Amino acid sequence: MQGTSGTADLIEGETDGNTVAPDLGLYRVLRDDGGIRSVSDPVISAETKWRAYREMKRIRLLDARMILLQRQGRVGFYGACTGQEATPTGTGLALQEQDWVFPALRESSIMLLRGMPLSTYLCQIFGNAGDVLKGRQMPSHMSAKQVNQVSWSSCIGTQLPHAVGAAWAAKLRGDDAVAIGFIGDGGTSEPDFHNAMNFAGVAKVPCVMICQNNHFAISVPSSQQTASETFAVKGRAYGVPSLRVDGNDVLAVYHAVSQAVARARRGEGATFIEALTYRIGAHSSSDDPSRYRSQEEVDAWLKRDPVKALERHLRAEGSLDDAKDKALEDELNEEILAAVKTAEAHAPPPRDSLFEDVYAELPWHLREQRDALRKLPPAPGHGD
Ligand SMILES: Cc1ncc(C[n+]2csc(CCOP(=O)(O)OP(=O)(O)O)c2C)c(N)n1
Repeated sequence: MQGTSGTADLIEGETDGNTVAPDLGLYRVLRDDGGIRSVSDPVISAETKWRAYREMKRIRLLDARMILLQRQGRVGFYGACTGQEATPTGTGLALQEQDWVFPALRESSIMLLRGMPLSTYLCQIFGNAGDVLKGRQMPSHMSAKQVNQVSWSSCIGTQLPHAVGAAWAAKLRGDDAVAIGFIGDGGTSEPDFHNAMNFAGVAKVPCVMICQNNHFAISVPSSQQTASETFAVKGRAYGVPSLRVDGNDVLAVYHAVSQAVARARRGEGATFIEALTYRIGAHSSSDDPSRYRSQEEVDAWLKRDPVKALERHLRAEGSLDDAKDKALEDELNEEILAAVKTAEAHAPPPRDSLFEDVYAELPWHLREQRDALRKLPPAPGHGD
């Protein structure tokens, strides 16, 4: 079942929630023809569905634009989530303001959904003075306190124990925040995954752990990552209720995460969700996926495009037509172009910011370095 042979694997594991264990099956809401599977219909409001569509389309267009900018040399590095838009979107929609997100590689867009202005978000990629992280993180490694999204380093797997720890803290303090921790399929081979799962199970913390199984860890296919039948089944050993959802079905993700978050908030402990998806684009702007996978495989997954899946549904129920879709696309492209323009206009971070935020009082050797730097002429493009 962990093969990378295309859509056959997806269909094979499909479940109506009764006949197959949730950690071995595949929870789906959307049917391939755009209808809703009656056995799993969670009845999601028209407003939520439209929001999901808008957000997914925005990330899709934004990713395409940012890859272009990277190729033009205007940003140094970019990590897209093309093909995986449903999981961050469905998750973000299921959260409340007080909840915390500990992202892995492809969930930064949850910040946008939770109110981060797009131009401020983009400033992180440019690493300039508009970046709330002051240009100190690698591009595409966003975080912001204002939307409770925690910084992630590039170290794979570390986010999960952080999420479990934060959830444990919430439990001890008696507040009602839930922590969401993400990991990739590759990350499950890290000790951090197992530590997090064990603590989450034993301490019954208000945490939802989500593995985006996008079938690859850079060039390593998930078939070489584990011999387990699914990733979700790993939760069983830790006593953490686990399920597998179609990660390209935003309504399924939204419903599954909403249920898991509600469970956590009721004090019933952690849930582990495997979201089965596929990385359509490259691992990052530094990767060439044609070196390790076939175009046929990508084409098979393109048939299960998460944005198209919701589009089919909205069209089938009569809430979307060509004119409305075109108007949305124009509006989003305009928003993105304007935000890129605003973000790119910022100067680099002030040089003095290099010396901020570590010491309450700057030690003598750093004062000396700061003063020496101040005496140098500004570097090209720097205002100070
Ligand atoms: C501890 C550690 N080991 C290796 C790497 C190099 N590395 C960066 S991304 C990546 C693959 C991650 O795959 P996965 O967890 O499946 O997430 P995905 O990229 O597919 O979203 C690896 C091995 C790293 N950053 N950290």
